[in-house]
Amino acid sequence: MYTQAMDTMGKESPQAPVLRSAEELQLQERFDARIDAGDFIEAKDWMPEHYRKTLVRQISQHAHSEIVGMLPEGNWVTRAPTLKRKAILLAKIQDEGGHGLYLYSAAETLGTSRDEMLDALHTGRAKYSSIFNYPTLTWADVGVIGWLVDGAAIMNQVPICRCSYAPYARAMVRICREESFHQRQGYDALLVMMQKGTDAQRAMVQDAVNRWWWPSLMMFGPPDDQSPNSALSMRWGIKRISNDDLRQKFVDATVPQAKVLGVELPDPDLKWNEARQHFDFGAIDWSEFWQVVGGDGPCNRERLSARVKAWEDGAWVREAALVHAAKIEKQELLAA
Ligand code: BYC
Repeated sequence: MYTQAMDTMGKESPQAPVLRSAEELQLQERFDARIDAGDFIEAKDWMPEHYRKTLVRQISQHAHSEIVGMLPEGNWVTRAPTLKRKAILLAKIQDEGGHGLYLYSAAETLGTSRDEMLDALHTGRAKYSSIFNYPTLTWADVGVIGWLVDGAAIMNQVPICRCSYAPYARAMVRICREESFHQRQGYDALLVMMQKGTDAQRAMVQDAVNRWWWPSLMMFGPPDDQSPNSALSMRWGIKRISNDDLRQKFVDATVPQAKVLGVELPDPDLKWNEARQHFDFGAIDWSEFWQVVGGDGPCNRERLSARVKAWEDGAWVREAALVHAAKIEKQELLAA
């Protein structure tokens, strides 16, 4: 804060920077005290610039993940095995579009426009969850996305319902309710295949679990000691539980579910540790994670080009909506 104020020395009156520093310091102290007290911060409240930027980064990445996350599943809408599964899948994908909209709206309250956020996605400057850069090769992948990917998402997102930034926290409450349905439908689809299916269907489920397990663990982000954003995000109550702790909670919750399902998790080092009261698990291949995050995963190019195409194909809709809004405004003015 002081450094910023000193940068303006000479450009403003001598008192101005000092006064602003004192004021900012006070605002900062008040903000810190509110965070310490567990208060929620609203859009119109004063906040440090870095807090604002961190939230825009995380919420917009989260929004992008929701809409890019529609693509791998969208691949299976026309090939769902029954009408019931098709209807469920369509509802889930539609929910994800809705989650994206809540989240873009929450990010917009921080003063960044939706066009700016989407431009960052389309030009490859913004990230979205690594998990959506993997292909959906069989119908079992749709079930496994529900069980593991939505399961990991819930584990990560429930604590965000208590995020210090109120518009994000409010959006997350509704999102989490829907994610819970998403996870259950995936588990249910897998359970039916495992318990009532053929050997080939069971093998298909196992193959999907083998391919999605490790990328699901990577969703929680790098290990705590390699997570540059964690310290401040935890300090500010944006993140409530660390990447590693959430990953551990996910593993602990998922192992018994795999047992009920009758699938093997593809990790020979996975075993209960009585002393820790947690499951130990094998080493994650972080080089794969960084490669995918860096844009070089199995489907990065396909996902991005699908989003850019959707944006370009939708240009006439945006144009028509603007013309219609202008027409209505003109009519209202004439009628007034
Ligand atoms: N993928 O310092 P760190 C869904 C980046 S959607 C890509 O730990 P942070 C669903 C990270 O951004 C699920 N990048 O970061 C939808 C950072 O880079 P930058 C999406 C990742 O932010 C449809 C760098 O690595 N959920 O559930 O403190 C269908 C260092 O990481 C990833 C959310 O977005 C990753 N997996 O923690 C089905 C939840 N992990 O930005 C399901 C909200 C890390 O500095 N987000 N990076 O360039 C979060 O909770 C946090 O942002 C993260 C990362 C835990 C993801």
